[in-house]
Amino acid sequence: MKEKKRYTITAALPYANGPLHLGHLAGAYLPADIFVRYLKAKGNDVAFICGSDEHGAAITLRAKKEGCTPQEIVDKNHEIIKKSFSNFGIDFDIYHRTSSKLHHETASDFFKNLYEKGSFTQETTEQFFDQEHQQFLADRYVTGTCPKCNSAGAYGDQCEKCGSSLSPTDLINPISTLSGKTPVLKETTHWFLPMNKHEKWLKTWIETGVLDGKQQHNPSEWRKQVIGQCKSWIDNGLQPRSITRDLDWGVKVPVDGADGKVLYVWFDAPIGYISATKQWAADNGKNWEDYWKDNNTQLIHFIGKDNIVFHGIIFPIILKEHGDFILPTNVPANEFLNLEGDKISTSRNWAVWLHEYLEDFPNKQDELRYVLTSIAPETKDSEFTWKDFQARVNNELVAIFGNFVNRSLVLTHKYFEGKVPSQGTLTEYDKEVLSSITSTQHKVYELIATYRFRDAQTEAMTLARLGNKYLADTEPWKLIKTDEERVKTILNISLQLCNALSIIFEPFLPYTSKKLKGFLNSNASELNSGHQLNQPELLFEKIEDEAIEAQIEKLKKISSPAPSKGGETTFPLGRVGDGTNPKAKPMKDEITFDDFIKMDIRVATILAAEKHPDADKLLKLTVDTGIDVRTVVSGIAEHYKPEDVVGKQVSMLVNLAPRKIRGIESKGMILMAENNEGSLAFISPEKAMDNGGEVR
Ligand code: B3M
Ligand code: ZN
Repeated sequence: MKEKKRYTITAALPYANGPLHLGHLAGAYLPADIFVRYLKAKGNDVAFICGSDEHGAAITLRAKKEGCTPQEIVDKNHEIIKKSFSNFGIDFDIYHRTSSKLHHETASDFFKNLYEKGSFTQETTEQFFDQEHQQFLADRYVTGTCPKCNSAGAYGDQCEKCGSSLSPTDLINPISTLSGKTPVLKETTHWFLPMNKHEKWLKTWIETGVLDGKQQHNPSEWRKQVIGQCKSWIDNGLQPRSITRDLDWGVKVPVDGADGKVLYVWFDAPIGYISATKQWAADNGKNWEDYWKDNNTQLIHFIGKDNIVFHGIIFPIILKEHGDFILPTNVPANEFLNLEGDKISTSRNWAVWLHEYLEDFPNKQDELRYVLTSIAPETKDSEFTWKDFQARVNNELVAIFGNFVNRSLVLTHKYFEGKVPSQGTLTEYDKEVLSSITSTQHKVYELIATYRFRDAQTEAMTLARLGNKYLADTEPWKLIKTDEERVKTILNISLQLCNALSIIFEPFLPYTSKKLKGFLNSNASELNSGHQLNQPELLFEKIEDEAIEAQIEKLKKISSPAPSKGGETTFPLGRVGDGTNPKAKPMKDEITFDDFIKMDIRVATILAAEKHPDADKLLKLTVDTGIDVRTVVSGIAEHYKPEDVVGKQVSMLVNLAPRKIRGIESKGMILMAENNEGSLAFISPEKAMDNGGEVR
C-alpha cells in the first residue's frame, strides 16, 4: 500500500467586507474543495484551512461608509461568508477568523520573532495623507497613472495593466480615492521587509524547486502563469516593502513606540492560515506543527491570480526568515471569471451573489459547482453566462448524467423489484464498459492530482455518456420480452456504472453523490446482486428559460450602469456627469487644428480576424478601409475573440506609417476606448456607414 501523505491545503482568506460571489467560488474555493475531497477519498491526512481576512483599510473604510465599527462589519460578513461556504459544500476543516485573539497572538509573535532577528529595516518616509479625511492612505486608496506603462487607474501598490509593483509615490498625478483630492506627503515611520535581500534563493526556489540544496518542489507541476508572475517580479528587482500601517484596526505592532500602527494586512493574513491550523489542531487533538513544520507535509495554497506575489514571494520570505516552517509545494492560482461579457464588479453590483443564487435556485449548489468547474479559469480568464449555465445543466447534467441514472434505476424497479440483478455471462462490450470504470477513475484522479479540475470533470462525465450509450445500444426495454437473463446483465452493469458515478463525482458534486448513494442504498465500491435499491427521484431538474431570463433581467436591473453608459452610478470614484473621474489621464499638450487634420481617420469594416501566431495579446485583422483592403495588427486579443470582431465597423487611423509588429506588417491603427478597469471598446459609428467615410 502507498503511504498516506500529510497535506495542509489553504484557500485564500476572503475579505470580510462583503458577501461571496461566483468569481470567488470559481477562483479558489471550488478547486481547493475538489482537491481536498479527492485527497481525503484517497485516505490522506489533510487539514483544509480557511477563514475570514478581517483586517485592512478596506474594512475600516466600509465601516466608515456604513457608520458602524469595523468589528460589526466583520462579524456580520464572517457569518454570511461562512454560511455560503457551507451551503455550497466547501468543506473546510476550519473556517477561522483573523480578528480572533489566537490570530493576533500568532501574528504578533511572528512579527516579534523576525523583528528580534533583525529581518526588518525601519525607515521614516513620506506617505500620502488625505487632509480631508485626516488619515494616511493605504496603497490601494491612491490611484494615478502608471509610470511604467502610462495607463490610467493604476493602484498605489500595483498596476493591474502591466503588472508592475508600485509604490503610491511612483504614481503620476496621484489621487485619494477617499476624497478624490490630491493627497499630501507626510512623514511616518514604518518597518520594512527587505525583499531585495531574498532575491537569490527565491529565484532558485521558484525556477528549479531547489531550496537549501534540496528539491522542495517540481516547477513543472506549477502553473506557467504562477512561475511567470513570480519570475517577473524577481527579475524586475524586489524592493523593500513596508509591513506596517498607520491604522487603528488590525494586529498592533508589538514594538515600543509603535502606537497607532498595525501590521499590514498582507503580513498578518497569511499567518491566518497558521493560527487557523492551531485552532483546528487544538479542537481536534492534533499537533499543528505537524502541518507546518514537517518536511513530509505538502503545503498548497489555492488562490486567485491577484494574490500570486503574496503567496509565491512574500509569505515564503516570512516563513523562511522565521525558520522551521515549510514552504508551499504548489500555489495553484486561477485566472479571473467574467460575467456576461464584463468583469465582475462588486461596486457596480455586476455579480451573482452566492446567497442570492441559492434563494433563486434552492438545492442547486451542484449545478453551479458543475458549471463553474466546466468553465474554470485555470489557464486564462473565462466567462460565466446564464444561457451557458442553462445549457450545461440541461444538456449535460439532466440529459446525460440524470437520464442515465434514472433509466437504470427505473428499469430495475420495473423488472426486478428494485433488486440488483445478477451479472451473468459478460459479452466483450460488457467487459469493456466495466473496465472503463477503473480506467476513468484513474484518469480523473490523475487530472485532479495535477490541478486540472476542468479536464477531470469532463473525464468523469465520459462515464455517464458511456452509460447512456450502453443502454441505447443494448435496449433492455426491448429485450425484456425475449431475453430476461441478458437484461439482468445489462442492468447490473448499468447499476455498477451508477455506483461508480456516485464515487467519481463526489469531489465535484458532493450533494448529487450523496443523493445517488441514497437511491442506490449503498456506500460500497460495488453493488452485490440481490442488493435492494431505494425508490429514485430525479437527480437533476431542467432549468427553464424563464428562470434564466429572470436572472439576466435581475443582473441588468440591480447593477449600476457601466460608467460609459452614463447616468447615476455607485461608482466610488465620482459621479458621471460632473467630469470628475479621478482615473482619467491628464490631458495632453494642446495641439492646433492643423495637427489634428494630419490624422486620416476612416470608417472601416473588419473582414477577417485571427490570432497572431506568436503573440497572445494580438489579433491579425483584415480590414476594408474603403480605400483598400489591408492587414492591421491590434492588441485586443485579451478583450475580443476573432469571431466576435468580424463584421464590426470601426474607426481607423489609416495614414499611420506601416510598422512590423511581431513579424507582421501592420498598416494603420484601429481606435479603441478604454475604461477605468482597462477593458476596451471599439469606436464604432452609431449607424452603419460607408467604408472609407471620414471621421472628423
Ligand atoms: N483577503 C485578498 C483577496 O481576497 C486576501 C487574501 C488573503 S490570503 C492570505 O483577494
Ligand atoms: Zn502599468
